[in-house]
Amino acid sequence: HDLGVVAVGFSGGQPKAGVDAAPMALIEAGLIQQLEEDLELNVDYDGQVHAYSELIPADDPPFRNMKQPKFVSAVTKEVSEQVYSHAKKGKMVMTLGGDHSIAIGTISGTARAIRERFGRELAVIWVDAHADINTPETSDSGNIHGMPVAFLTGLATEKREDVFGWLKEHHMLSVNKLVYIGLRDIDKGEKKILKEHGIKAFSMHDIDRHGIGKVMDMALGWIGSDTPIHLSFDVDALDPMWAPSTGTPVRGGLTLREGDFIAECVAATGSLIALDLVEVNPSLDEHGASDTVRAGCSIVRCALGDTLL
Ligand code: DIR
Ligand code: MN
Ligand code: MN
Ligand code: MN
Repeated sequence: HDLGVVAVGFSGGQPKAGVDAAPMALIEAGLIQQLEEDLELNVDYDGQVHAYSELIPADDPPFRNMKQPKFVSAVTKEVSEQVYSHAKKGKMVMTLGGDHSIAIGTISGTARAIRERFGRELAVIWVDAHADINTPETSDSGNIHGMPVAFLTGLATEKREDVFGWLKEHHMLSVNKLVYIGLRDIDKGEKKILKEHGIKAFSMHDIDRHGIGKVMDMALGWIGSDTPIHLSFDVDALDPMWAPSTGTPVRGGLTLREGDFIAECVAATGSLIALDLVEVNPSLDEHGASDTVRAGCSIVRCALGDTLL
């Protein structure tokens, strides 16, 4: 199997420094080596953590309440091209973030490649404590990592080319191809959006009620077999007990095994075409970030086909 890897050292979608150091921390923990040696994947990685510093705009004032709109737009546009160029060659793509704003790039890149290669629509499984579906107008924070799903589904649009106006129809995802797992911290405006559009979402309440096994059956049943899947995994979906080193930890989350199980179930479909691992912030734990980095590596290995037996 061929795997393209994109390492995105980017923190501009939220205010805390350090999330840009995650790709290097994951790679130094041996992630690429594990994929090559243990999973026998043929890894295409350019050996660089991209910082995209050449894309820093001279000035970047807030626009429609978004912070650093031009920088996030320029970086995600570049990420979109990088992911697309792997995916159009038929490679599976793994992107290591970075904050979750980068999913504007990753998902738009795979959605475009899947349309061109198969004439198909993409499905997205978004594993997160948060829904990341604020529009610029519903967002309280102005942080773009809370908005990627709104831009990807066309619920938020902007004509300005330098503020996500580059996102065209072929980059987009339909709201009925989106499934959330692990939600537990949703803003008021986001709740309204989820409800109005009938978006499929499995919160921690649903996981408590049905168990993760049934929830995965329902989530994958919603998508249907035979639809290409992009898994976007925010490490803050895990409980802070397992993944403390992240910018917006929320208690009452997934266990490490539930996180791995989600990834294993997606792997078992055979339909996974892209994977994001985001929001690991190695600087946010006094003991060092080794637990969170190890949890991230484990989720990636499970998603890429490491089975227990
Ligand atoms: C919040 C927090 N909903 C926002 N979002 C986070 O800023 O829009 N996403 N932390 O990961
Ligand atoms: Mn997120
Ligand atoms: Mn989150
Ligand atoms: Mn600690």
